[in-house]
Amino acid sequence: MRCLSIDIGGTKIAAAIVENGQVSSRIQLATPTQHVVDAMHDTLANIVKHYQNQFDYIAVASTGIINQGVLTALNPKNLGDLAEFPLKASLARHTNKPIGLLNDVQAAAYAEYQKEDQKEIQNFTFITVSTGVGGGIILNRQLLTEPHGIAGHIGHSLADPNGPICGCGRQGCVEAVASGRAIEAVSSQWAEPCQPKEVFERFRNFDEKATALVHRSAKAIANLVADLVISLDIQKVVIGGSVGLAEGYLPLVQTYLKQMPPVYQCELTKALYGQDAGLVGAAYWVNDQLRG
Ligand code: ADP
Ligand code: BMX
Ligand code: ZN
Repeated sequence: MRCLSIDIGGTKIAAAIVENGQVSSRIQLATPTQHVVDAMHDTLANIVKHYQNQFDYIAVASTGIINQGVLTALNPKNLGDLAEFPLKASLARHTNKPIGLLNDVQAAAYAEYQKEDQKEIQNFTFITVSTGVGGGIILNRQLLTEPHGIAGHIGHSLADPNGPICGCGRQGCVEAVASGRAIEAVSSQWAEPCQPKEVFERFRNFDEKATALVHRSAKAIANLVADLVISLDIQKVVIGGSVGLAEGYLPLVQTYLKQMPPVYQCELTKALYGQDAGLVGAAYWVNDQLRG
């Protein structure tokens, strides 16, 4: 079964044909930031047209809470203030093939969990540190998506009760402290402003302010991992997203985690599928749903 897989993030939209976990004909676009409703309908229409006659079903991994085919943003600021969008209905205008949808990080978790020894690892989490901070949780070998698609939104657990107000409305969420957007909120105010990518370059060149900002993010993620271990007996965490995959980031999270008592520790590695985890996971998950 050939899948047209579409991964919608706060910064970029990727699409590809995925078959047996193999990604081909991949394209990548910037996520619309203006006239977002119309732009999102147009973007999806163009993607389906681009791959017409090349797929048997569509799988979508999207940022936001995905419930009954509708995207509801927990943090609309990550999506150009797009609060709600009828993803499935928008795609269904352009194809008669089956369409399945789930949250982007739930999809990534599903892909990476296929690579694990599932006898050994029964509780597993994927954390993405990207535009936002998201999670996909596998408990007792099952990906949590029911009943409303909310499970895994761990970027909105608490990092700092006195921290910045998050785009979801709560104060001090992990996302408001650790995400790419949180890093950018600080680095854009510097005398020599820069994007997160350059923050990481400065961090690797031992710049003091950049180092403090990257450490703040990594420490919040290490605490999130510890919270997952102690709440759910998570045995392994895999990290992805452009911030999560940035050189030097994962070792820092590991260093902060190692400073905690042994009961909070777990194995922590980088996504093996890298930036394609969402695309691959959505294709697998929807295929499994269609087969029942
Ligand atoms: P999405 O959130 O759309 O899935 P990404 O995983 O690429 O997309 O995450 C986007 C965030 O990562 C943005 O905040 C961006 O500034 C930041 N970013 C992009 N490239 C890098 C990089 N090389 N190093 C660190 N941060 C990056
Ligand atoms: C936000 C939330 C999650 C998402 C996570 C990572 C929105 C729009 N998104 O916490 O659903 O999984 O960001 O998403 O509320 P990304 O866009 O950074 O990949
Ligand atoms: Zn929040």
